[in-house]
Amino acid sequence: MKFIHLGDLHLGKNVNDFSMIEDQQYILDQIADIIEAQEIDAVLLAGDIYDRSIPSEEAVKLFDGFLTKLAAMGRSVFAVSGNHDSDERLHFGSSLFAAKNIYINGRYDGEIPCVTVEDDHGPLHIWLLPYIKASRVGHFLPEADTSTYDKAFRAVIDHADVDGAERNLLVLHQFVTGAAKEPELAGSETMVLNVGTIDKIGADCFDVFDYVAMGHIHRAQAVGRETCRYVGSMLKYSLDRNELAQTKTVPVITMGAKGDVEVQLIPLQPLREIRHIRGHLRDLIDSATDTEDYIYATLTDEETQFDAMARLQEVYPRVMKLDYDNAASRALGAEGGGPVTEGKSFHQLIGEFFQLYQGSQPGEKEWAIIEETAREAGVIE
Ligand SMILES: [Mn+2]
Repeated sequence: MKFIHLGDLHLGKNVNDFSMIEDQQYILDQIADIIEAQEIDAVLLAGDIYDRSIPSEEAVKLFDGFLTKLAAMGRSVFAVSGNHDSDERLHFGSSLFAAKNIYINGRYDGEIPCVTVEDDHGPLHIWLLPYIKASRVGHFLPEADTSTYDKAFRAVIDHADVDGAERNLLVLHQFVTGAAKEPELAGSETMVLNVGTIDKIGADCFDVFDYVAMGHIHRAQAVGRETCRYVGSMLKYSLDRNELAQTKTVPVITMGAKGDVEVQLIPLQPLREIRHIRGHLRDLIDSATDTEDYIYATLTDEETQFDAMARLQEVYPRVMKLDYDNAASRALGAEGGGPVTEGKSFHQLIGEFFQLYQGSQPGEKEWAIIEETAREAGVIE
């Protein structure tokens, strides 16, 4: 059987105030084409389908259209909720959808639902574990040691009583780490990471599964072994420089007889790239290419450029962010975020800020407005 592993769709997401809905529609159409061309039997959807627990109408329409298309193509879907999804809302209609081979498990109730499919190599069990907090595990499994995430999840998996002699596949949305290193983030995950954290699970917890289709980390990567993978987000959702340098992919998994699992990564081609460009404003404007792309521009001009954003937007209508890399910005950076404010008065700080971005101190009228606002906000007396 052939699967495609998707996750972290974040339908309805805005990146720096730009709606990604058109880009998401485009990439889902492309994924549907891949499913057709690669003769994929089933889609694994590892959570964060929506960006918000109450998704926008556009986002719901998009997902509805995608599911309808897959059902019309005769493909099965195996989906779980992520931390961004509302478990109840995602669970809605799931028993009806199952009649169309669309299996959605939005909420954990102490058991991991399992759907068994058959092919030439016999039964294949597909386990659907939605996002859960370790604290919820004890509620359903009172005997379990839930003092750490790792222990709680071992209890959840043990409780499922998976038969390791048969073929098993797990779809989940959690923070899973390898023995040697932590997964690399893409910068758009919006999760709370505690340093030296306990809210992560060792990848060996899932050793009994032939393939582990994971969501949560937005950078595509294998964890511990090739067949335990984060799919990564299908589009770039952050302006993190490393993230912008990546090409997004989707894994296609071919499962043969027990132990025979092949993973192939297929690159995705977005409607518009998110690009980081750098240089003097004049040069960036003069040498503009692929102007429909989303742009993060770093200006290297030593002087603050008048109306830089508006001027850049004339050639690149989708500028997401603009910053400077020059002597002034480096001096500010070198001092660090905290100490730069240390021992300075409100007026000194505002004055320096204006000096940096505008090249001069605020005028009398500007000071009056700033002071009034600061007073209202309780920043100054
Ligand atoms: Mn996510």
